[in-house]
Amino acid sequence: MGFSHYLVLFVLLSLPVLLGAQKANISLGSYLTASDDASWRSPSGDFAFGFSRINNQDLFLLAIWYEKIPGRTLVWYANGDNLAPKGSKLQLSNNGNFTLTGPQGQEIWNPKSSTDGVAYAAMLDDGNFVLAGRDSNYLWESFKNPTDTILPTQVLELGGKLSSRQTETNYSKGRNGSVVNLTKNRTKSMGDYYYRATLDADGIFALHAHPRTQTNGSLGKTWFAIWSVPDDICSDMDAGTPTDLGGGPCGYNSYCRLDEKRRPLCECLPGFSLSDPNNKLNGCKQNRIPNCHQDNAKPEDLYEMQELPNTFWPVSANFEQLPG
Ligand SMILES: *[C@@H]1O[C@H](CO)[C@@H](O)[C@H](O)[C@H]1NC(C)=O
Ligand SMILES: *[C@@H]1O[C@H](CO)[C@@H](O)[C@H](O)[C@H]1NC(C)=O
Ligand SMILES: *[C@@H]1O[C@H](CO)[C@@H](O)[C@H](O)[C@H]1NC(C)=O
Ligand SMILES: *[C@@H]1O[C@H](CO)[C@@H](O)[C@H](O)[C@H]1NC(C)=O
Ligand SMILES: *[C@@H]1O[C@H](CO)[C@@H](O)[C@H](O)[C@H]1NC(C)=O
Ligand SMILES: *[C@@H]1O[C@H](CO)[C@@H](O)[C@H](O)[C@H]1NC(C)=O
Ligand SMILES: CC(=O)N[C@H]1CO[C@H](CO)[C@@H](O)[C@@H]1O
Repeated sequence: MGFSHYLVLFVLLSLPVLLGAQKANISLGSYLTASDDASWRSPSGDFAFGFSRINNQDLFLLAIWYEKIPGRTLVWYANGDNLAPKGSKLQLSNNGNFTLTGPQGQEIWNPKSSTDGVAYAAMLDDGNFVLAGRDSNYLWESFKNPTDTILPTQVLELGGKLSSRQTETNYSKGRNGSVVNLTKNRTKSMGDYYYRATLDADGIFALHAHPRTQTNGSLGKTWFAIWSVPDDICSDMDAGTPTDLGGGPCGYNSYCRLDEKRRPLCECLPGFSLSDPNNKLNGCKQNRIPNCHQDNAKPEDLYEMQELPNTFWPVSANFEQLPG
């Protein structure tokens, strides 16, 4: 083998290392512009931090997602209540200022805690995105500011909480009422699976797994739930708590039943329809409000009694309120 062959071999062998090193630390002065392929990957390529397009619109969420599996599953997002228009810019400036600004320069998001002294940023292999100081101490980390998901090794600190999103595709803060007791201890080897535990939009907290590689095994190629709490979310609001839990998992003027995966199925009462046609979890409103002063009508002509068999009404107040 001639010298040039060794050289080629050396370059080929060191290429991934060089690329990896380049990507591992995001240096001051780096930036991303909101578009489909703008992201920074972790060294292993398992996770990416960047812009994710929402609902085929020119609107982007600054987020962290699993990079190697199809169907982009987000594990963290910054601006769910304030999506970034195309052309927005995320910048780690030379003075360590980390901000997402819109096309007109308006600030859309920044990490609230002090980011003085930031030396570099990094997307780590465990799914944590960090802003680090000169001695590699973390000044800010996505793991300490969770949204609806926690990942293996991530710690939810005392007082920390997860918030669900509104719906599968709306990343605004969801209806966050129930408090569950997590004492389940199920340890499975990390092995060939990715894991995430997510407070889903329907209020169920579930541990999900997904095969790391695309095999044709029986567990399939999608996320599946390993365990979830609570077991019966429809009855969970019947805890006797004095606080208003917003009508339970289905919202006001609705009723709830469980599907075969123990997820809530929400239905409106007769004479009511969904408050938000895009969100079945957001309660129902009356189709027509009876008007007692109208044409000297008798009350019994304005109301109709209907039987709803096999239904349990735990808190009657939930059926006569509208969200404020
Ligand atoms: C990232 O930067 C820090 C601080 O300069 C350094 O200690 C660390 O080795 C760098 N990591 C990589 C993978 O280059
Ligand atoms: C950080 O950047 C934002 C947006 O460009 C700017 O409004 C803010 O004043 C900057 N803060 C510092 C401390 O430089
Ligand atoms: C998401 O839901 C919230 C609350 O219902 C609503 O105000 C907001 O406009 C929705 N966002 C999008 C992008 O549809
Ligand atoms: C949670 O469950 C554990 C074990 O069943 C119990 O010891 C603990 O008191 C419970 N905590 C709350 C806040 O209900
Ligand atoms: C959870 O399970 C692990 C492994 O089986 C065990 O070592 C640990 O003590 C358990 N923790 C609790 C709180 O039961
Ligand atoms: C996937 O299925 C194909 C055809 O059924 C089979 O030849 C192959 O060995 C399978 N691969 C794995 C990893 O199971
Ligand atoms: C338990 C919990 O965090 N509840 C919150 C759900 O959301 C409402 C409105 O955002 C808060 O007021 C509750 O504290």
